Amino acid sequence: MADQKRFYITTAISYPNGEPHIGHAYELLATDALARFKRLDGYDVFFLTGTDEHGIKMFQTATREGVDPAALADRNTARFQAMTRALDSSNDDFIRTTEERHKRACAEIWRRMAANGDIYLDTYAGWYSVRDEAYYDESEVTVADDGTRLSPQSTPVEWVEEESYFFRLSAYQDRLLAHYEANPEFIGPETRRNEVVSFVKGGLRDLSISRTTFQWGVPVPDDPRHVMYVWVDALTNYLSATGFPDETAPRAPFWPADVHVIGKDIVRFHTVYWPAFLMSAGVALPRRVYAHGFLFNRGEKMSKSVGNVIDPFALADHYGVDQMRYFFMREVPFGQDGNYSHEAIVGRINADLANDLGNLAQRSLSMIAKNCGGAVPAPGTLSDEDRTMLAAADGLLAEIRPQIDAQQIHMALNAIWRVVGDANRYFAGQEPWALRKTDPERMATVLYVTAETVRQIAILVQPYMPGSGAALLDLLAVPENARGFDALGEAGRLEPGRALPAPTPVFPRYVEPEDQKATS
Ligand code: ME8
Repeated sequence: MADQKRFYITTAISYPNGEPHIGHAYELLATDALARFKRLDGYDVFFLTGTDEHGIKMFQTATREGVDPAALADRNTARFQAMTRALDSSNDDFIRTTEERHKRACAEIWRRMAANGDIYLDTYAGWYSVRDEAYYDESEVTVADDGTRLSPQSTPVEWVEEESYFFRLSAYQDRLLAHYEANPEFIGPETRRNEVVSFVKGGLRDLSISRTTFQWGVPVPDDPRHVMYVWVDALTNYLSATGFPDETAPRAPFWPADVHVIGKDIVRFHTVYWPAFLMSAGVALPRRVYAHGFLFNRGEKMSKSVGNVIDPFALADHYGVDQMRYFFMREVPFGQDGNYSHEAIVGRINADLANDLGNLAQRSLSMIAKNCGGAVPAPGTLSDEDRTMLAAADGLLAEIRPQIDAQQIHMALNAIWRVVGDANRYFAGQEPWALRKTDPERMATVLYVTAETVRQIAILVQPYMPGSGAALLDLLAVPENARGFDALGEAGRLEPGRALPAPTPVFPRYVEPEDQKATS
């Protein structure tokens, strides 16, 4: 499909110095929801995730554990890859920065920045935080009560003095500010954009971009005593995965990326360093960088009943993958920090999923099975209420699309659940069970309108709950090729007479393990 619109979306690449945690899972599943939305909306999507395997942090962790850094990376990267499967992520590729394709791209971007006159050799003397893999100015460093020096992120910093290559970041201040000004959508949310603009307005110093005191990195072209600073290496992953610098690579047309989804702690790297490197190398800039907030675990009960709940595998296993995905996307406004607790997750599972959507589907489909011969009923003349109900469902995509383009995932889910609420009120108000005897034709119309609304909701929830959306569509016997957004609205209306399978509940209630024991 030569004229199909392309969409390239990435997560940050995670440090595999430990097992994946809930923050990694959160970023992956939000990005997955955005990628799935675009695919369903007709785009040719490239969704990338991966691991950031070099740097001092990896090297030091490996040394502490008495293993090779490569072995540490292999072990934990396997867990990150397993997490993509456990969370039903639809990523099209998984990049590791130790791969040859990536080293080739790094060497090329370095050479281009050097050819542009932006790299010079000097001595670095200043503070470095291994935990953040970041350099800090003297003015940013504070002294704790015990004398430890801390970065603004409250991580310990150490004094570093060594020969280093520098990138002429100071030369890019005006060009960066002009870019933010001309492209207001480049950084989201707005608060992050304002922070970056004022940081850059405050002046930029040249950036140390190589190290000589350890070798676990990508070698600097023509000077193998140096390895590249891990962020030069890491950020380049987004280009490596498109086949850069090979312009004829199958994925080359995906660059520039449409959106880099990252956490709020790494905004500076993505919106100051990365665009400056790309400007220097003469490569187009990504269209948008969107920073989500941090997740915090609040609520002790969860750790008692589930064990180690910050383990995303345990969470998905305990509550269900789609339940976990729905919870995080609905509960936490995307872009803000959020909390999670056992009570909050159970509340969402039982109220939004089991009661609101699950019961709506189960009650209407059971009535169809019993009273309409197990096939989609034929609607009679539509009343105003019927038309209002269908119009609400038909109008959802137009409302949600701009929200998703602005990464407002929670808003899209709010809109869908508003229509779920409308459908429940419609169903209760029309009382199809009472019409069974008095006016079977009217009952058929009400059941048709309800099932058709469920069909559209099922199509629309697929980005967030791919398995459950598909299960609902199976219950409505919707063919595989009629599950995209082009089948929303009138285009894909349920066909009267189509035979339906026996309905089974898609969203079970969550029952506390202790109650389960009590009743069994
Ligand atoms: O920063 N809640 O890797 P990383 C939400 N390798 N998100 C969180 C989080 C939390 N509690 N903790 C971390 C790195 N994250 C670099 C990125 S990209 C070229 C290189 C997010 O493993 C974090 O903000 O420390 C980041 O976006 C991602 O998880 C990986 O973090």
